[in-house]
Amino acid sequence: MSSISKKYGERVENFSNKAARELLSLIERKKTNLSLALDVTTKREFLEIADKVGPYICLLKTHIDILVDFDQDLIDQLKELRAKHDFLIFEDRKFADIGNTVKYQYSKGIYKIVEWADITNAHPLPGDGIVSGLKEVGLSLGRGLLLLAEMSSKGSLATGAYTEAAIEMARRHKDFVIGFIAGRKLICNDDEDFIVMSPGVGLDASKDGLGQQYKTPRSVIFENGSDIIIVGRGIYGKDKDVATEAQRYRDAGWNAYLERLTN
Ligand code: 5FU
Repeated sequence: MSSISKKYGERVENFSNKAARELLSLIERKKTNLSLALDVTTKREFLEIADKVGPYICLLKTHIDILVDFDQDLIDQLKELRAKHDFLIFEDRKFADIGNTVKYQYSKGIYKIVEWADITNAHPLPGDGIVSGLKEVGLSLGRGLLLLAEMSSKGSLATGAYTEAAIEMARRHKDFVIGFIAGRKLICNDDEDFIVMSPGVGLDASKDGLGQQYKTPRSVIFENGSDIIIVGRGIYGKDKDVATEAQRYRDAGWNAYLERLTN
């Protein structure tokens, strides 16, 4: 049976990677395929929203370098929220350098991403060395990597042959590459499984003023066969009640998945 008509929980056995196995089990038990893109710039807002939205998400997506008052205490509190609400953490770092450099960017510096992020991502642009470098520090800690095979923004160059090359790269590193950032399921073979996460998801807007393009949860999960919706400003935008909006996206994402299972 193709993974598109399989339940999340049934796909756990398709992966050896710890982060992938944990994520699929968590989605099944918590019944949510929603990831929150938490792009706020203060520690106070970050922790407040994470605590309110935590019950409705499988994955908290961070851009840790946009926080103006980042400190180790933020990471300690984030880990506490991770345990309290049962979600995983995805640092959307979009590594894009040679293997030796990304290895240090992943594990050293101020953020020490590998120590707290279950999942991170990389552009396939530099070639296989980027995956090998990240794998050197991440695999033994049970971390997983997503390759950016497509992007949601207008005019993205990640299309066609580039997307195909990203898929081939993932296939060469199945122990560490657990899936893709893309707008749709990229592989439909019965014997291969990758987790697809889609940003650019919104119920109320079709674009922002800076190139972002939005699709609905139903379009992404039901029509395009993606696995996880990534939602940011749709949840915490101006005048929004974050818990109410998170529930709305959680329900939309989960219903689209149930519709896919029965069709
Ligand atoms: F790889 C990508 C991509 O192709 N598009 C994106 O929008 C990542 N993103 C991220 O998803 C982006 O950096 C934001 O963190 C998030 C989308 O936020 P929004 O507020 O829902 O537009």
